[in-house]
Amino acid sequence: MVSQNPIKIEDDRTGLEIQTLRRAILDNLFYIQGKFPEIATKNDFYLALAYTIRDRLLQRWLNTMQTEIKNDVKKVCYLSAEFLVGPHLENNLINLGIAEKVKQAVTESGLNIKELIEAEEEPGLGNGGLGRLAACYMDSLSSLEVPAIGYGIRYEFGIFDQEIKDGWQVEITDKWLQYGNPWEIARPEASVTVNFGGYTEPYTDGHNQFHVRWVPGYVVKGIPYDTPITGYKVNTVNTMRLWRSEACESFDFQRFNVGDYYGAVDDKVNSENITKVLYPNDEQIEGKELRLRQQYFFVSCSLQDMIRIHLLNNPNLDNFHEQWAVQLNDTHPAVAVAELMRLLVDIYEYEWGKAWNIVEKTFAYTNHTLLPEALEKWPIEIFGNLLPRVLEVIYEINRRFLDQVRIKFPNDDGKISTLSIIDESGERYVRMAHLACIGSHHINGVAELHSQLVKDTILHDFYLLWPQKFTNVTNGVTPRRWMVQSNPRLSKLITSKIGDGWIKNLQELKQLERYAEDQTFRQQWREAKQFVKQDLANYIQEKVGITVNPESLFDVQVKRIHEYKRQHLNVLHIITLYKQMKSNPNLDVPPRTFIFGGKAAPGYFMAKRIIKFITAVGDVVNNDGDIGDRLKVIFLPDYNVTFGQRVYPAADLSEQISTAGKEASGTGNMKFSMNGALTIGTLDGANVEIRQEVGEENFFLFGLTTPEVLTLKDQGYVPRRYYHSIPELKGVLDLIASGFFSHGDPELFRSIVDNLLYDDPYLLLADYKSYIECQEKVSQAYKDQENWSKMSILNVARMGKFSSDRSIQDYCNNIWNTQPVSIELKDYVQKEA
Ligand code: KOT
Repeated sequence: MVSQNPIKIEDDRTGLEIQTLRRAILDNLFYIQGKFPEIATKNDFYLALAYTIRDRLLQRWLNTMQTEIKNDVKKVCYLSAEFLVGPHLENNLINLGIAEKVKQAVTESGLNIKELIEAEEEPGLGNGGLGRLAACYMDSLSSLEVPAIGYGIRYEFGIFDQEIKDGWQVEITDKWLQYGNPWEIARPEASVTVNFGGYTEPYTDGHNQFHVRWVPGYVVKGIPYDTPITGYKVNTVNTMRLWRSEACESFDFQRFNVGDYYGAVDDKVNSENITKVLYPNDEQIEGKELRLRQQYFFVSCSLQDMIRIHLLNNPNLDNFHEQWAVQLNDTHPAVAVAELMRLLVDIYEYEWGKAWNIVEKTFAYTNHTLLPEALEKWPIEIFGNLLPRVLEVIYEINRRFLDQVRIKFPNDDGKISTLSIIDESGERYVRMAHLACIGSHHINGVAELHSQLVKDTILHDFYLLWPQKFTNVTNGVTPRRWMVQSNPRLSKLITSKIGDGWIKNLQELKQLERYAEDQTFRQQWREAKQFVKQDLANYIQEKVGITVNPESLFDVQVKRIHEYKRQHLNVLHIITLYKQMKSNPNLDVPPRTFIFGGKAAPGYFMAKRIIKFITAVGDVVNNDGDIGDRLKVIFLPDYNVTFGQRVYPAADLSEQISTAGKEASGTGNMKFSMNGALTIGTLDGANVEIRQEVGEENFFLFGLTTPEVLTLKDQGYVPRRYYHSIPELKGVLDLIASGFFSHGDPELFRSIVDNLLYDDPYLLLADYKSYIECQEKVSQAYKDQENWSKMSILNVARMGKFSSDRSIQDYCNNIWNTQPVSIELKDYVQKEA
């Protein structure tokens, strides 16, 4: 019996007093890890602490789930094949507002909070920008109290760990689950099944209605694993629900019954393979059948889950689109358009037109790239064999769509072939972007420039058809992880001047502008930067054994390795500087430390060679006695979220040097700038808007613009002309070609040099001169530390626009039409004295 007036005692699972926290950690160590402190490992203590924190968010989490299910509120479903969330522990401490208390409890228990936080293995369930964006959006959805579920795949092995051996990238399997994951809760009771293969057949039901039945070749079970996503200082804790595949018992039994033991085990292995591993390609599709299986698997699981939840409180699916706003994170989940149609028509027996009306009002699609090699298309053969019924549904969507096209553009077969979902120009393919466009009420790019290019180029004909569908939502990043968590010193300094309102409303950083003129503040600003630079210098010493000068200019480029991102242009600058220093030992430039980080797709030859190029140039430069610490080149292995948190705060200069028109947005550019780095960049992606916001005098701009790139290519770009007309450039390329950076072997980097001289698809040689000149301006500017600090402060003060809270607000207002819901805390567990 619960008494009328229960005397509250501190519950071990919810209490926040120091004594209670200490007891709870020991309890979890004993009862969950089965260890005494004397024999516990660091990981045991980490897990004990993580469970202690999880206990403290469960009430909010369950209340959020209950509210979202019971109340008549529209929910956002973010469908994404990747969620690169990063470590949870510290982020949860910050969002729950208990970081200080927990630190004290941990310290008083004789433990080191920093070490425990660092013991967490990050879930690498994404490749780069696209997956990390999904994670920032989940943080903002919760912080803005928007009801939301992030649906994705629980890969057993995430993005590979990168080691550097002899200067080359080596890939190591990411066994992120091996020591346990305290943040997830499996919900096997909410499992669903997904069909694959087989064939379809027509049938007539008892009411003489015509239907189609999918007789699958095999059926796979999807089991959801839930991870809480806390909001910053609100009660909302949304759910990230990731699916794991497993064999269906019924299928095992069939095989066992006929004595086919190995066949049954085979089925099991095949089913479990679906969610085994993340495809490690960023913006490069491989076209493997297993990838399509992954996509359909998680999409079908997620839609069935939404329908199940919907039917808990609604008599039917007529109002599905009023309750669910489903966002397609690129085309990876685009098969959802056809799958929801299939579920509505085949399973829930909706008439086609009525079903299509629901579907069209449910989905919206975000495009993240214009690169042709990243546009997903599936050979009809593969698609039809794997998903025969889904392909039929796509054909029917396409047939009806093309009828509409014929009305809008009569007698224009050109339009039919450019707009059709099916590419029939050679081998036949399903174009996933077309399916996404047709099934969505809104289509957005991720920065102003990119959204314009989407309309002008790859989706131009769709734009002519439906201009009102197209819009822009400029990307953003969460200031909780990327400022408060990763740069506590700078954050505290900012808060000491303008209060802490900026953490929730980043536009408040504007109030910092006036401190740019305050000399004492500038000094404090530099000290905050210097502290993290020293910290990074120590880390570099420890990781790669190279001593760097913490006073030098930290020039950083961290991101996936890709030719269009032009890490090798950065290297051309390094070699230029090196040559200048060698020929003029008194060259008056500030010392620089170049820091690189990033993974290459395992099958991407040029990207892997660029890593070797960076490390080889580093070997020469770093060991040249004439150069000393005036120039260092560091490649830090295994760039990931955790390392990003270390490196963004320590940067002086942020390299955002992609060929104009190629980087859809970029989000690292925002993280650097928020932490006081100045940007050297092209007019590409969100750089354009960053420069607009921070002011052109606080941004180092170089390079061709997008229209200039297009014109140059149209006119027939001849890179050798630049080689012959710029002596400095010729000197650099000749030096590489001579084998100077490869122990005399001219072959090692021939592919890079030849690519630049004879093809240069990303126009490095065309932008070289402008880049070098701009870098000279950077060096000059860095000499005036007072002015540099002013620019740095103004950069941070003007970054308000790039909070993911603003992006999510844009999505809510312009695309999803969703409202926030505040979560009331109700006790589930009440204790009597
Ligand atoms: C495409 C195919 C497979 C895996 C990843 C992609 C991908 C990644 N497409 N775009 N991106 C990046 O998305 C980020 C978030 O919007 C952008 O900031 C970045 O410019 C894209 O390259």
